[in-house]
Order: sequence, then structure tokens, then C-alpha cells
Amino acid sequence: MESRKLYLTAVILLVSAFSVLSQNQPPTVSKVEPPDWWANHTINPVRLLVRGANFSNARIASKNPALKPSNPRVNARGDYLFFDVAIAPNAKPGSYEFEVSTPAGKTRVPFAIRPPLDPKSNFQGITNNDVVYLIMTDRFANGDPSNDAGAVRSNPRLWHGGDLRGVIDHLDYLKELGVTAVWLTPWYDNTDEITACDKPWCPMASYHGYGATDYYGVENHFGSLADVRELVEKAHRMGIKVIQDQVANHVGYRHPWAAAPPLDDWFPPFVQNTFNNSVLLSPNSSKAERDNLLRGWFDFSLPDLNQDEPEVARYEIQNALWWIGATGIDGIRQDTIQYMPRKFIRDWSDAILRQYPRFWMVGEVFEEDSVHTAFFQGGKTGWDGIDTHLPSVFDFKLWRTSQEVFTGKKPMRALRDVMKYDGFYPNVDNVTLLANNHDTDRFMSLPGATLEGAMLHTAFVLTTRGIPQLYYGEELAMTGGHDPDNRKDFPGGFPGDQANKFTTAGRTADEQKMFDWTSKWINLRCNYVALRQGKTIDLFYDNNVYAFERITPHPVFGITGQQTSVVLAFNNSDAAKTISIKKIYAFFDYDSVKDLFRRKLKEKGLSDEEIEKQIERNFKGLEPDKNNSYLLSLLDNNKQLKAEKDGSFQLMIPPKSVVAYGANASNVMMATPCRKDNP
Ligand SMILES: [Ca+2]
Ligand SMILES: [Ca+2]
Ligand SMILES: [Ca+2]
Repeated sequence: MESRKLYLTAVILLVSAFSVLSQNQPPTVSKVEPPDWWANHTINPVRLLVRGANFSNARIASKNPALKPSNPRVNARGDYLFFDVAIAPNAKPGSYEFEVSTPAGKTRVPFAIRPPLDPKSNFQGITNNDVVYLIMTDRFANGDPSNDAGAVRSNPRLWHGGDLRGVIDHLDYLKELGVTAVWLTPWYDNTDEITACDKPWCPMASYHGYGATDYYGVENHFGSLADVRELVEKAHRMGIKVIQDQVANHVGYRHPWAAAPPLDDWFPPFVQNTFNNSVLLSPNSSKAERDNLLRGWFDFSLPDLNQDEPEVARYEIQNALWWIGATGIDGIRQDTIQYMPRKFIRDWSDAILRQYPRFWMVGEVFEEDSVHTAFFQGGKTGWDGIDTHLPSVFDFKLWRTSQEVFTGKKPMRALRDVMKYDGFYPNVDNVTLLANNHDTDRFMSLPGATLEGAMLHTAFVLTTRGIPQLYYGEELAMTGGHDPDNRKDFPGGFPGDQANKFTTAGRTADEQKMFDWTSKWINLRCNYVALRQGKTIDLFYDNNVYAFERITPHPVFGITGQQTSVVLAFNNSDAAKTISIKKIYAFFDYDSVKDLFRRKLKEKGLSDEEIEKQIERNFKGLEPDKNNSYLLSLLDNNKQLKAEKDGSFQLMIPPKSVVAYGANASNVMMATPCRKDNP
């Protein structure tokens, strides 16, 4: 490691010597970042970073008065030039250019003003009305074999050929499954180089996308910017949102900055991050500990960016906004946020939400500790005086516990014992609960896994609070151990695949069972607002059973103030269990609902006779009995449970299963399809 660091330093010295010798050469430009921007943007001026050569003593002039350059800065080697561009509100979309001149000559810096995308159909944000589906782009579907250079499917650490076209081609599959948002692993351009080393993980390619070599480029194995744009447009037309995976903490070792950084403090000097992750959470940590976490490199091959350098922070914030504005995406998943200063996370969030108020970002804080992950969600000022304003974080503690429970390692009540900390999250409804991801073993490869366990885990993720996130292939009970085994190709997505599991005909009975199950719960969540947005109320928990209610105030017939709820009861044991639930919280007061309904219809000018006919029609069969309480199964509409005299219910839950009831006979009224009321 140390000798490689010295080598890097030697390269930088050589480059500097060369630039001194070439000072009487005219300036040249090889890269402009961002390449374009928008008029009337909340970031104005925008700051350009221009890569090239011979910029020492450069002067910048604009060829159009709508764009005004200022504040130029050239680095010591003269190969990077920063300058601000103030964009007039009436600047028209199109091509522009600046002239960079030095005593030795001049050159042009190309730039453009883009027309803005429609904010109604783009930048929609993600809420708990959504179900997110994570795809590893290289491993899902190969829609374009012409970009497969270096693809070797038999090696799990090399490119396999999956691409954006493959995702576009299978949007109908996502629609059929019912998910409403897709998160793709990073599509930034990464190196095509195959790493050689004597470690077990070599040779390895950057198929995963987490080592950007061009923050403004699209990986050539995946397609082009036009393909990203087409994916977003087509997905939006089908009611599916798109989430980009961004990585602001580090770049890949082949990024041009690694050999010649724009500024001396662009990267902190190499120190291995020891991943002592709790030192930002703890107010008692030392500066040395925090420095190691924030400035230590993830790995020698991933140079860590210094967000304390204002030019770095500004570059990264603009880069995030550029992707949103250029593609119309709806959300960002930000990698490893706990290795970046919280002040930077706040400034990044603020800048995005200022321009796109509906937008949504989720940060990866890979900690199985609710208090720790909650510390990074926005909405609360931490001990350090910082509120990150970050809308969402992943709930790794509940994910792990659900896996442990449904593989028989923990009692059912462990779920409740994690969720008792929900109050530590500034907004638990906006927390993202993963079913799994590309860094973790697939459920079916965990010790103790069964198909029934996988089904219960999926049902729990889709019925509990927050935003559920599924991982490609788990809807077919795919197996896969440690990375990269958990990143196997989706069968049927690649030319020559023997079975096509995108279709019913290609699936085994178990795969179809899991697919139908996943789709059924997504659909149930979609149809019942209480499952998406409801507050959780614990009804019963012991070693075998966890029963809870999701309850929400929700307009019924447009009348506010009434509550709707769904009761869920999970039984993880091998025997049927009967539990007594003392109280269900949501029951309609039918008389007052009818009364309000009457008034509404009267306002519309209906006659008394017409009003009573409508009441009769809408409430027929929904009237509760004298106890004013019963539960109606949402999975099997014939099954009703009447309350006992004391108001309690005896609920029988078959072995290894879950039952779902709508409180009262009001499930017709409670059904409020998410695809209609999705904001
Ligand atoms: Ca391909
Ligand atoms: Ca590449
Ligand atoms: Ca860092």
C-alpha cells in the first residue's frame, strides 16, 4: 500500500514538471463539468470545472451576454480551471461557448443551456405509497449485446452484459409484479479495466458501478444518457419511478483525478478507513476517530473525496442536481453517507430540495442499530447541531431482525422489540425497509431459510411502516450467498438462457408461488391506504405471533375524520395459533358517516329520495352488527370474525402464515388504490 502511495506522488511530481515546461503552449480543453445547465435554476451562478492544459494566467470571456463568467481559479499545474457562470433568466436553451485565453493562445469552452423537463411528470419523489425494486443493472437483462465488450458470464466478478435497454425491455414485468419505483445500481461510467491481483476476488471488473471514472458519463456497458432518459420517460408513462444510485464519497482509482487531482486537498492523503462507524453518533469521540471515518479511504482503490474542500462539495452538489434535471429521475440512493461530513449531507439535501421540493433521497447507513441509523435521517438536530434534512435512511436493523425471525433464529416478538425504537426516527413513515440488497445474502441462502419463511419476510416488509424495498430475483425465491453470488443473472434476461423466469411458463411451482405471493401483498398494500400510511399499533406479541394494526385517518366518501385500518397477524410457528385481540382501534361510526354523506349529496342538489337511494346503494351489506365491530378477511372475502361480547376477537392463524383483516365490513370504502392517489 505504502509503496503504491509513493508511486502516486511521483506521478504527480512528474506531471507538475511537465506543466512548467509547457507553459508557453496554448490552452486546451478536454472536459467541461457540468456540460450544461438551466436558466432560472436555484443554483446560479453554476461553477464550472474545466479539465485541460496550460490554463495558468487564463482569462475567460463569454461570447454571449446571457452568460457571465467570474471568479476564475487555476490549479498549480495549470490543468484545471474553475469559474462561475451567471445565467440570465432569459438565456435561451442552446449551445454557448466561452473563450479561454493566455499569453500563449486561446481556446473555447463549450457549454449549453438545457430546456427544463416538466416538473409535473418528473422529480416526483418516493413516499410510503411506493414499493421500490432494486436492480443490479449488469445482472438483470441484456437488451443490447453490442455493448458487451469484456463480458464473461461464467465469471461472477466480471461484466455480464446487462444494461439500460434490458431494464427498459422489462418494465412490463415490473408493472406486472406491481412495484412503483426502480432503483438501479450506479450508471456512472466506471473503468473497463479488469483488475489483476493475487487476491481471491481478482480478476474483477467495475460491473457494480461504485467506482466512478466520470461523474457526468454513463457506463458504456449500460448505454447512453439518451437511454437513461428513455428509461425514465417510459417508466413514468407506466407509473414507475426511477431512483439513481449516487456515490459522492469516493471515485474509482482510474478516475483522472486520482493521478492528477484538481486541487491538492481534493482527496485526503491515503489512510485506510477502519470503519469505526459510531464515532459520528457518539458526542464523546475524538477528532482523530472522526477524521478516520470521514477522511479514511474505503479502500486503496477508491480515493476518498474531501467534502470539507468547498470546491469538492460544490462540484458534487451540482452533479447531483445535474442528473436530476437532465434525466427526470424521482429519487437518489446515496452510498455510504456516514463516511461524509453531516454538514455536507445537509447542504446536499438542502440544495436538491430547494430546486425539487418533492424529491426524495435515501442514505445508506449500514448499521444494524435503529438509534444509529435514525441519527442520519433529517428532521431533527443532532448533538453536533446538524439536521441532515435527508428524507430517508435504510432500516438495516429491522431488515436483519425480520430475516432472523423468519429463519427461526429469533422469536416473533423481536420485531416489536426493534420497532419500539421507532420514535427515534424523525419520520419513521419515510424510512426505507429493505427486504434485501446487493451487499447481503439472499434470503433463501440464509441458514434456516424455507420458502414459507421467505414468504413471511416479504409479507412483513410489505405490510409494516415505511417504504418497502425489494431486491431483484427474491420474488422468485432466488438463492445467492455472499457477494458476488447474491448478484446472479436474472434467468431469462440474457441471450441463450435456458429458462425465462420473466414469464409464468419459465418458472417452477415454488417460483410461481413466491411471485404470486409477492404480487398479492404489493397489491394489497396498494389497495389499502392504512397499509401504506397507517400508524402501527401493537395488538399482540409473543414468541410465535406478532399482531398489529395499521391505522390511518382517511377520507371516506371524501369525508375526513374517519379512520381506516388493517389488522395483520403473523404466526411463525409450526402449529396453528389462536390469539385474543382485546381492541381494534378503527371502526366506523356509521350513523355519522351516513349523516355526512347525506349532507354532501344535499350540497350537490340531490333530492331527498335520490339521497336515500344512494345511501342504500353505498352502505348495503356494510352495516355492522349491534357490537358495531367485526373483522373481514382481506385475503379471503368470505371470512368474517365477529367480536365477542366484551369486544375482543379470537383470531386463528394457521401455522407459518399471516392473516390480514380490514376492521369492520368497510373494506369497500377502505380500498383506495395507491396508483390513483399517488401524489
Ligand atoms: Ca449489453
Ligand atoms: Ca466504462
Ligand atoms: Ca469520506
